[in-house]
Amino acid sequence: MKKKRILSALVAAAAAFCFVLPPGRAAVLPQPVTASAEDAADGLTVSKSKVKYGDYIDVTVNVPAVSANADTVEIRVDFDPNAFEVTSWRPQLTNSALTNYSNTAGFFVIAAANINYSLSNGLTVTGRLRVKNTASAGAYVLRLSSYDVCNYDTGYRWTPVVKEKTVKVASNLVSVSGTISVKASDNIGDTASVIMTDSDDVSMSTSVKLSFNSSTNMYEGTYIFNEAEANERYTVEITIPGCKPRSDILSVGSTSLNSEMIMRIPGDVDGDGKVGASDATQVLKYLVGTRSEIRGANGVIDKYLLSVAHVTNTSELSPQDATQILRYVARLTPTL
Ligand SMILES: [Ca+2]
Repeated sequence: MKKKRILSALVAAAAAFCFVLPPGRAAVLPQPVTASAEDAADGLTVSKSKVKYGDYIDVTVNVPAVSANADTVEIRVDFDPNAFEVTSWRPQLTNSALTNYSNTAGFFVIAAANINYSLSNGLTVTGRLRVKNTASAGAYVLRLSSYDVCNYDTGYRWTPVVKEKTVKVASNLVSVSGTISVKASDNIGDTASVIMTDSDDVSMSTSVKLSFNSSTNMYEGTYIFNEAEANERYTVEITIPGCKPRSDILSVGSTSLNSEMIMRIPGDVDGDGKVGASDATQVLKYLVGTRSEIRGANGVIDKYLLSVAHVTNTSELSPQDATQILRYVARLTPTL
């Protein structure tokens, strides 16, 4: 055990001497970064997944709380110095720990040996990075390249869940917002979950508390993503417990976009908040090709309402869906 401890101390000391800042920089550490909600995760988190030039992003490494003591800590995050620079940082470990960062090599690091540090409150290291004005637009990977948090005596060793995060640098960011509404109905949740995914499969998500509007008799809420990329196609997926999930493709141009997202319970094609015979009528109208809630006067089909009407497992809408709705109304089947 003793040999390993000495070895780990030597490794940490050697590492510390390898990352030397330019003359005059070493003694000047930037101001602290305030803690954020990102600290709750296990491994690497970023405060924003999309940024534009001049933006700031907090990159946090979080070792979750555990009943263990660490005798060795070596945490290092690598970033592309062509795109980012450290402007401030907050290493939680300060006693006998060696900390450093480099905006030319592109990293920040903390190293300590034989510290017997209690992890009962976890451990976080946060670097605030600024997106350089000279950065090229594109996707950049931030990487947890060292994550040696362990105790040689007890065998504790941290295994981070997330070791990499991709951050996209865009030349122009816009906001994408939407109003979610659903007719008051029993057995639906009061919170909507919204996930927005771009063409590179980078997602952002939020949850929206719905509140009852007595004048419209609807539950309503609004979501907004302020870090959407201009001239990008997004898939927006909304789920509310008890409602048919909806998924829409949004083509975002050069300005902010706002959408109205009406949610419905399965089978409620006409949107009165309950499933009735009139909904079966809507299905049959659609199937014979006449104007209906699903197919508007201009012939455009509302794909979400089509999915609301489709209550069976058949490959496409059929008279069976109308029958199934009527069976539900007649209480011959308990659910849709
Ligand atoms: Ca209805």
